[in-house]
Amino acid sequence: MKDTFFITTPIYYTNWVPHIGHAYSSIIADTIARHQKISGKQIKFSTWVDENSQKAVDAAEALWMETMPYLDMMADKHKAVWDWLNIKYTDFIRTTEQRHHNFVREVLQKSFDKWDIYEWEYEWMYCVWCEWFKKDEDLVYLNKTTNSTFPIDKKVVESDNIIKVCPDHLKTPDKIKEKNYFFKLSKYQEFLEEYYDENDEFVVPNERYNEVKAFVKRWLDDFSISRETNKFGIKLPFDETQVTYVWYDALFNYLTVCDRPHTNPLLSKQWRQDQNDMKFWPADLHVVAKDIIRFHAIYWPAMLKSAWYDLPKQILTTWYYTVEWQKISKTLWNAIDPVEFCKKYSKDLLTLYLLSSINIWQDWDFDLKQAILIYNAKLANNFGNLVNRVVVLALKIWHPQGVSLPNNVGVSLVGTLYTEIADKLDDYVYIYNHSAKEYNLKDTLDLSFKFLDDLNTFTTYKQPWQTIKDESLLQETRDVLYTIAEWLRQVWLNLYPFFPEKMWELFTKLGLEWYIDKLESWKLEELRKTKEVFNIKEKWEVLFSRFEVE
Ligand code: ME8
Repeated sequence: MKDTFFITTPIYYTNWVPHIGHAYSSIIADTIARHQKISGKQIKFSTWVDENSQKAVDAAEALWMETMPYLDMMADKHKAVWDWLNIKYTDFIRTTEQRHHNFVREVLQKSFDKWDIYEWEYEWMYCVWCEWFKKDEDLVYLNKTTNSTFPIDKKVVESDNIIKVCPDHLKTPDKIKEKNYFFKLSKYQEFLEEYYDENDEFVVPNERYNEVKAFVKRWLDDFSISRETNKFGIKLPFDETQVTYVWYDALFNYLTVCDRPHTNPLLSKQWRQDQNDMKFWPADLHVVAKDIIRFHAIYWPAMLKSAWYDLPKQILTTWYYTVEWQKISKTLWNAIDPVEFCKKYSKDLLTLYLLSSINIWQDWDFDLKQAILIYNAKLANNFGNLVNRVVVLALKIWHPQGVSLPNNVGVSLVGTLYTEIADKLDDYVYIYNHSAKEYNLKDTLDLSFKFLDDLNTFTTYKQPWQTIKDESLLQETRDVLYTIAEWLRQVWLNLYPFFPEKMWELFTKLGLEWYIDKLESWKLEELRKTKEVFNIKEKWEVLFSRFEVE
């Protein structure tokens, strides 16, 4: 029985198609899942769409559509994006699915029976755009003349010109007075504080964890879990006049995919039970951005505890990408479509830029020029040129006549390994494994490119393009080329989770087609330890074409 690894992305709202911000989280999750898989874990990777929201109902109305056909259309669009980007999820969930409704109702009932959910009539401010309640301290003042914002200050008097707004949407929240049900979060304050003390890596990076802890240390308010005015959503089992809405029905998607992978009543009960994936719970990693960390790190553990479930092991929090330093927003029309972007440039360019230009604990502005420069320097030059150089020289030395190669024969690249940079390779693999275990994707990529630098230095020092001209140095040249190829092979293995399509192409071109099966069946370590004979069948096109900065 293999160890399991369960990773999730947020489920995205469907009032919009995914943009590069969403792709950022999904590519991170996909890369981590692939790395875990080739390292020997049995993977469950869930993703997809959050549908029970007023935003979706409004978006459907704006298109003169009924809600469900609109949601079907948007779910298809989301899936098409992830499929096109080759995001290898194992589970996808729509929150309108019956299995999810049934499950959320059961969980709500459990917490209600435990007195963790209670009814209350109250008046509060509510931002429809965030779909969340706001307190004064969550808002900012907007000066309508200058269109500038500044913090809430008791001395400032509100007027027609100075109004309180949500800092993210610059809109005045609605005043709402209604009967709602509340979750007794305050009851779990002590539990959460103790849990954080005992689990010092529950939220990474640490800066975000400190914010979460500081927030909990103040005073936790109970939070509303239902609306009586919304008609679209999951009805509360104990009061069907109300529907639950974010976060109860959104967060429990992570458990629905484990507890209820199949709900088709036509399948036998036994068969459905056998398909139960509860062995994957608790989740190993939730990937989220800073906007929803509070819900994941505070509300979610309390809600799980209330319903007697184990808590997820870790939450990886990213910061935000902006476009021209503005929040990516439907109203600003500044979203970048990841598929269109990849069609114009390449998926490798997008992945490399998103994952290696910044650490996840920084906000960053999406900069096309920088993306192209990084790609040209790292993939086209540092990596691609070295690979092409080895292939061209190998064909020359092993097949000097230069005539076209007979079908399926090719030249075999084989020799004795130089040991000059063997230590560097050991260090590289050791630190790479460590960074990958900590989900530090930027470091794992940087390490690979650093090792490629070392390999380029070794190549320049050995000058195989010179020694190849000297008959007496033929064996030495062969060994140098073979050494570079072998060390490159180690880099390809490490880069496979990031650039799976390109690495697959490389393996195939080098007569290592069977590598993919081996990797998919958890044999990374085995492949690292072997020594290969490469079979080059023909001269290739360049691996990574360069792009011009526009
Ligand atoms: O919040 N930069 O859905 P959502 C980085 N349905 N990441 C970004 C980003 C950006 N500019 N924009 C979006 C919701 N993301 C809820 C989640 S989960 C139980 C419910 C990514 O469509 C990031 O992962 O607003 C962020 O947390 C998520 O998309 C928000 O997606």
